[in-house]
Order: sequence, then C-alpha cells, then structure tokens
Amino acid sequence: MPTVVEQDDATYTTVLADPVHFNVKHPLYHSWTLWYDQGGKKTPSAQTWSQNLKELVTFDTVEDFWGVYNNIAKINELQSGANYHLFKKGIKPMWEDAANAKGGKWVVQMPKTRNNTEINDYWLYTTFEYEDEICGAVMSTRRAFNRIAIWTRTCGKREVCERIGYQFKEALGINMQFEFQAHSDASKSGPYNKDKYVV
Ligand code: MGP
Repeated sequence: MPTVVEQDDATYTTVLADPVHFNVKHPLYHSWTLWYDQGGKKTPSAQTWSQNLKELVTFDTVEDFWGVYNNIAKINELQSGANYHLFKKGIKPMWEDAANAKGGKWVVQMPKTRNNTEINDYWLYTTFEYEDEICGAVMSTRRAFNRIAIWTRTCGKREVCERIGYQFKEALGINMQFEFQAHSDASKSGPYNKDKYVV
C-alpha cells in the first residue's frame, strides 16, 4: 500500500511509496552533470583528452540521481582506465575550467578487492560542510586499483582544505592516507608537491 502524503488539496506520492508512479521529487541543492571518459592513451594532448570526455546526463533531484545511479554501469564494471566525473552543472571536469583552475583534489587510491564492489557506493557518502568549495568528484578504475577524488575550488585555504579532507576520509571510513594535490601541479610533468596536504 503506497504511502501518500496529503497536503492541502494536493496529493503527493513519494518514490519510496511507489517507485513507478511517484509524483513528487526532492530537489538537490545543485544540479549535477555526470561525465564519462574511457581513458586510453598514456599522455594524450589536452585536445584529445577533452574530446574523449562524454557528457552523459544532468539531474537536480534525489529521484533522478537514483534513476541515473541505478541505470549506468557500475564503476567496477567499467574497463580499466575509465573515469566517471560528477560535477556541479556548468563546471567542466577539467583543470582548465575557471572553477577548477585555482583548485586541487583530495585523492584516495584503493587496491582492488576480490569482489571489487565497495567502490560502487563510495560516491553516495560524499557530502561536505564547505559545500561551495566542492566542484565535483571523479571515480576511476585502473588495472590494480580504484581511485576516488574530490575536486575543490581553492587550494590556498589550508584550513578549509584540510577540513574537507577529514570529512571525506570520515565519510568513506577508510583507514588510508588521503592526499591533496593542486591541479597546477597535476598538470605539470615532473616532480611536484607545492600544495600537498595529507590527512
Ligand atoms: P588522470 O587519469 O587524471 O591520471 O590523467 P592517472 O590516472 O594518473 O593516469 P592514467 O594514465 O592512469 O589515466 C591522465 C592524463 O589525462 C593526464 O596526464 C593528462 O594528459 C590528461 N588529463 C587528465 N585530466 C584530469 C586533464 C585535465 O583536466 N585537462 C587536460 N588537458 N588533460 C587532462
């Protein structure tokens, strides 16, 4: 029997009550766009790399998030080298985008387990106090490991940055080292460690 919430003269059926015929949606604070790239060449040119980025879908409600999540290939089903990028609408998942240019990323890299399914749910746990600082998240699968990264807007504010790192680590509940790397360093070849924080 579906749970129906009655309010004034309107009748609302939630997704929990009836996953097919629900008529009310819960807005998210932001619209989010999901992008995909299948990886490949070791050091692609910026042009080749961005041409491989595919914009998949944009959503702005809880129900539409679940619709997407339940219908896309799970991360452990993607070919090695592939990445999902979930970014606030309007921010491209690349260093060059103005929102990312002065930012960086918190990264954790996990060896693949035998059933390799834990990675599929990690992005459900990534909510933050400094919400404005968050640009997006990248989930990556490689031959021997999976990786999740949270991209932030500004890398100069050490305190805020570390707070995000701690929250990210707490949310995932993984007892490993999480590292922060500035995009300006990631985009250079050779040694880097300018804005590198660790939690
Ligand atoms: P990656 O996938 O972030 O690194 O970037 P990874 O996983 O260490 O390397 P992989 O070879 O195992 O995939 C891989 C390469 O993609 C980089 O060296 C760049 O050539 C290119 N690339 C990645 N990003 C996020 C960007 C970007 O934002 N802009 C541009 N121009 N190139 C990028």
